[in-house]
Formats: sequence, structure tokens, C-alpha cells
Amino acid sequence: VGQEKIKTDIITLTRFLTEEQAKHPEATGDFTLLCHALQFSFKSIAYYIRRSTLINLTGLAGSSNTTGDDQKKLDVIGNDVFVAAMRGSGKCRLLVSEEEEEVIVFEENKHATYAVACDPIDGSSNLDAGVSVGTIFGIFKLDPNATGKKEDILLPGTSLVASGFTMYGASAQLVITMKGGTVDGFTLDSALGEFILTHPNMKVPRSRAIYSVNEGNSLYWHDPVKNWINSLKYPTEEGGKPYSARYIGSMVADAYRTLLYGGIFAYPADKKSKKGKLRILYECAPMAMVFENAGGQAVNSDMARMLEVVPEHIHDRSGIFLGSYDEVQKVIDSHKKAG
Ligand code: AHM
Ligand code: MG
Repeated sequence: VGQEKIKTDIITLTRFLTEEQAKHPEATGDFTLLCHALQFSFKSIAYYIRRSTLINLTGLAGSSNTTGDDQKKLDVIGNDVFVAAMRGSGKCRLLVSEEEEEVIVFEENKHATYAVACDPIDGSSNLDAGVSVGTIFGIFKLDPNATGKKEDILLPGTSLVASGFTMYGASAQLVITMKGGTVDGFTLDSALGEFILTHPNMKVPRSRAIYSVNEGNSLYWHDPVKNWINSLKYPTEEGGKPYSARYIGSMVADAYRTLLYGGIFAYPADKKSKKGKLRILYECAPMAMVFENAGGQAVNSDMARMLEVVPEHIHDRSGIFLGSYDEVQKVIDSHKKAG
């Protein structure tokens, strides 16, 4: 490589966060410190996943989490890493994790003003096969009157100050967005140990003929969902081409592809999973914020804006449709037609 081609002025996540903070004179730096702790947990999880087959981290831990899933050893480790990072940041008051039945209240961080919701390792059914998994996170600024109860975090996605995810794939990709801001993508340079800004200002393509759904559930789908998927597979207009199907079974990986290529990802509520499968606080809402800020849409199975859904319990689930603006609009329109 010629020397002139080597990029020396790179934007690391640390630099990016510092520059973001500088745009907000009122900022205390707490959010930046919280994000530093987050990025450390992503790097650690990436490291353990990469080495899992070598260091006996594949398989079950012999326990199950709150929602009855068998926990993998890596689920437990990912959660422990995350909890420790949030506690150690000093800036996180409350933490909701998919792997923890109750909200964790960090009494030692009494004056911290942030609450975090996370799924430390999402898509863990794919782990032992080396298929991409991810971490999803949402950050809320606590109400000044918050007293550190779980009710303090039963908030709609519109209250998120930041959200995003990291995908542990061929490389680790971090996507982050802040309230009213852009969506920016970083790639972990493992040698440097830094996330490097590689995808500034991401926009989801307006439309794309790709759908991503677990079609094995179609027996249980409600008619509007069946009709919508059929309209993609069997176009009625002259010369219409059917959509392509892509489904990895890791929300983060399916969402990341959808963000880059366009299309739609769906996990609808159905006759078996009446409230859907994915969790509002740490799967649906953070992803919905990413897609809206990237110019896409995200709705629940009632075709309501996902970001406005208020969970009643920390592990509440929802149906979800997210992706390219026009592709989500098609779902909304076909549900309207069904009345
Ligand atoms: P998990 O949090 O237990 O890993 O489950 C969430 C995952 C998502 O990543 C993915 O979109 C979905 O479950 C796949 O579910 P299914 O195997 O039913 O298609
Ligand atoms: Mg999970």
C-alpha cells in the first residue's frame, strides 16, 4: 500500500463521542463516559465470541432466563460483562437486561442519571454455529424525580436519548444513534482495539424487494400478515418480480443487512405468540429508533408507531415490522385494506 493511501486522520468512536459532546455546551460528559463503558463491553463480548470454541464457551450454562430460554454460557458471560461495565461506569442508575428477571438498581450510582436496557447477546441460538449475533442497547435519561424503581424505565422509545447495536459478524459493527440525530456505523479494528467510523450518516434505502421473516410461523399468522407476504411472493402486476427472502434468525444481523441494503424485517404477533416474540425495551424500541433516524419506519402488529409503545413490564414483547420506509408502508396499507 502506498503511503499516500494510508488514512491517518481516522475518527474513532472515542473521538466521535468527544466531538458530539462538544456540540452540546450543557453536556456534563456523563453520557460520553457511559458510552465508553458500553464500547468496552462490546469489545469484550466480541472477544469472547471470537474465542468461544477454543475456550470451552459453547453450549448451555444449565440455567434458563426470565423468559424461559435456555441460557448459553456466552449469554451468562455477556450479561456479566455488561452489568459490570454499567456498574463501573458510575453513570448508570438502572439496568434492564434480557438475562435478568428484575431491573438492576445500582445503589452505588445513586446520583447517576441514565438508565440502560440491553440484550447482551441477541440471537444466541446462532452462537455455536458461528453465525452473527449482536448486542442491542437503549439509553434513557432518567426523570429528575426518578427514585430508582423499575417504573422509572417503563418508558416509550420516544424517551430514548440514544440507542444502537453491535453485530459480531465477520467483523464487529457498531451502529449508534442519538435523539434527533444521524445513524453512524463503526467497525472494530481488533488490532487497534478501536471502533472506527466507517459508515457515517447511514440511510436505509427507500425501498428494496427483500423480506426477512421466520416463515416457519406462517401457520400461526393472522390473515393480514399472510396476505401481505403473499403479495410480495406472488405479485399481481404484469411482469412483477417476487421478493427475495433473507432470514438469519439474529435480529441484529437481519436488521443490519436491512439497514444497508433495504427491505423489511418482521417478527409479527401471531396466534401462538399473541404478543409477538421480541422484547420492547431492549429489542424493538432501540431498533425502531435506529430505523426512524435512518429514514425508515417501524411499527408494531397494530400498525402503531413502535417508538410510542409503552411497556407495562420490563420484559414485555411486541410484534414488529421495520425497514425501508416504503416497504413498511406496504404492510401498513395492506393491514388498512383488511380493516
Ligand atoms: P434471543 O433474544 O433469545 O436470542 O431471541 C431473539 C431472536 C432474535 O435475534 C431473532 O430475530 C429471533 O429471536 C429469531 O426467532 P426465531 O428463531 O423464532 O425465528
Ligand atoms: Mg437475546
